[in-house]
Amino acid sequence: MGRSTAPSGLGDAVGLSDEQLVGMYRQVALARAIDERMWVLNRAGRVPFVISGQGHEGALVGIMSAFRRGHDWIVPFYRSIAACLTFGMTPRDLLLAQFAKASDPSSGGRQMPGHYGSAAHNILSTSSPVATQILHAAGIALAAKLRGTDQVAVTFMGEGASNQGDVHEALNFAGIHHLPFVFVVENNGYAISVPASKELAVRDVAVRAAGYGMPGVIVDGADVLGCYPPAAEAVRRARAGEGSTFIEAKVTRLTAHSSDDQQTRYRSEAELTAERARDPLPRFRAQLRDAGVLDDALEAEIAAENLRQVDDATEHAEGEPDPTVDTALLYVYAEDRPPAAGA
Ligand SMILES: Cc1ncc(C[n+]2csc(CCOP(=O)(O)OP(=O)(O)O)c2C)c(N)n1
Ligand SMILES: [Mg+2]
Repeated sequence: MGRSTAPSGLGDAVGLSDEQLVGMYRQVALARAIDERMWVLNRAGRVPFVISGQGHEGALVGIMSAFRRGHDWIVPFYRSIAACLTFGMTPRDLLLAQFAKASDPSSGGRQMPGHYGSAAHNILSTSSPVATQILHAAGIALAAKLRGTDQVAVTFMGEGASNQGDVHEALNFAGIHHLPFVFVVENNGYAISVPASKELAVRDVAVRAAGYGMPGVIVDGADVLGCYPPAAEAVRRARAGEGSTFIEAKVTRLTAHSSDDQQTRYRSEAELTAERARDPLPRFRAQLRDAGVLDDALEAEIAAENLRQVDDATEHAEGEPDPTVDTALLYVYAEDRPPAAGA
């Protein structure tokens, strides 16, 4: 179907215009293009390690579109490429982190790849032990509440990480103090090679929300539009002083856990094929095409522009200098900060 000039009405029920829907599609497709480039660079021996967000992008763009960029705070994890993009990091910023260059805004090349952050965009770079980021996020939410800034803090993690003790402590605290906090679990059914049935005694992680006195919402992470309303409601509740929300997005992990993993060792070909049907990108594309929001020409324009950005980011990042030995102690103390993003 061709693109119509009349509004499609597709996003009416959730309050999103066609222009916003196209913007969201751009973000999902750009996140995928960056991610695919990272794998190519890894297999070509040009970056040492990739941990991928493929399959998680739809949920992240759907959820993050409900937050106020540059005002709210996000505490991402290693699959959060799409969330960081939606919140203002650029392909150059993400590739600089991947190549661990001196001008990398996440950490000036100090962090493990995939630990994205940008002080300029209220994106906190986190530590490698999984789930520790929830304590930082709850602390940010507490600060926002005490200062009356109207900001909301959101953090993300996998269903495996959600079993850590830190999660209980942070959610209990957030529940008691009605913090402006949103907790997102991206449930992809695996913690590296361990299936969810061996990680969780329940099928849905979100049922645990009841124990913390907050709503627990389950969304299909392959449905980009379906992820937006629960996030918008969580943000509304947080700003209104009504407290925190727990969102579980059922997503699929389309790649191995990381570039150091081989998932065919523990997932059957039939399972991997079935999972590919839950890829949010073609599903969102088909939905927008059916509604007349997207057509061949616009789709091609977006693909070309995304590729141009990814090529530019790769070339730029690879050409930047590595951090020098004499700067090894930089950013250890508060007076030093990593370079600004988007520079
Ligand atoms: C405290 C801690 N234990 C173990 C690890 C090693 N580790 C890194 S990622 C990961 C799996 C996490 O699975 P999940 O939370 O479901 O996230 P996913 O990778 O599936 O998105 C593990 C065990 C770690 N980083 N930190
Ligand atoms: Mg998982």
